[in-house]
Amino acid sequence: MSTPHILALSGGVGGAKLADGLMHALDDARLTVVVNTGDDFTHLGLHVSPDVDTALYTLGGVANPETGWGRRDETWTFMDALAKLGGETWFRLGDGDLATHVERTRRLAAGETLSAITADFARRLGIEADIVPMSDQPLRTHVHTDEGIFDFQDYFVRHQCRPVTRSIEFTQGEDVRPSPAVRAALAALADDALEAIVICPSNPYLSIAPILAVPGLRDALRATGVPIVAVSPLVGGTAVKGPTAKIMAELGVPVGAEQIVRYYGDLLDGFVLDVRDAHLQERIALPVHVTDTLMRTPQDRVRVARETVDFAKHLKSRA
Ligand code: FO1
Repeated sequence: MSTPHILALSGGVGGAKLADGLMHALDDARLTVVVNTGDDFTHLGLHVSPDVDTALYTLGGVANPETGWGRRDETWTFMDALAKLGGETWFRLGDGDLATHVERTRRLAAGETLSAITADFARRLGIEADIVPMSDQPLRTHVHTDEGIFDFQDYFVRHQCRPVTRSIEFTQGEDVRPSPAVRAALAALADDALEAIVICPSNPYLSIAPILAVPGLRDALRATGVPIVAVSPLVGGTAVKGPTAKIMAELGVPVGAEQIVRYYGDLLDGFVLDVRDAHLQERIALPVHVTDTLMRTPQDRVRVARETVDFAKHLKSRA
């Protein structure tokens, strides 16, 4: 008998929390977390892969609990020394985090793929899930704003998401394709081991859209034929963290969970709606599970994960 398998799509902090909940909730099932790399960039000569690292640190139990990104108990000697030399300090790399970027950059230069390096880092952090970059080739997110076009981290960190978003663009070379680990996971899923695909509560426009923009990936997910369920990134009509609601307003779409469902379109079979938005349920033309989606504690993460998987399985049994 094949091992049951859950596939999750994740961006940054919110997505990683649910992925962590899934890892702890699944007793005998395997978890593959496909992570956005549209935010990756070269900084200070290093390959920084923020969402991959947020997944690694969160599932590895070493994430900074205050910021959600970076490592816990971090020290900042490198950053302080860099500041004294007049170096760039708008993007903060802690000393422990720096080791990740240095080692990743060295291994990429030696010819290893981002997927292989990430899998090895995950193993060394003792993570019992596959953390998989969406692609080994660069696909980058750019934000068109009233103040010009920004690379993602320029918009997000340097400008603190202040410029007004007009549109979001993904640039990619001709050879961009789902990473081998994503393709292997989808092949395993087609063997009927897959129980569900979960779209974590990450920003749909900035974090999940780049994953779905990898050529062939959206169709491959749909072709698995298993239930695809998204967990709402909005709680009480606004984002727990980050600019989801601000961007929706600036793009001129209604700011509400029902719009997220519309945005994902035919990809979804079900939607997990926060209890504070329960009144929107009648506007959603899909099966909906209403629950408290706020993940303040590790127990919350596991509870939301369990409810999401049970909901998806229920959809499967109805199919
Ligand atoms: N986010 C910030 O708001 N400020 C930072 O200085 C910052 C540094 C940073 C370093 C490494 C890393 O992996 C992530 C970091 N982030 C920082 C978070 C990151 O830019 C965003 O949260 C994600 O790209 C969006 O998901």
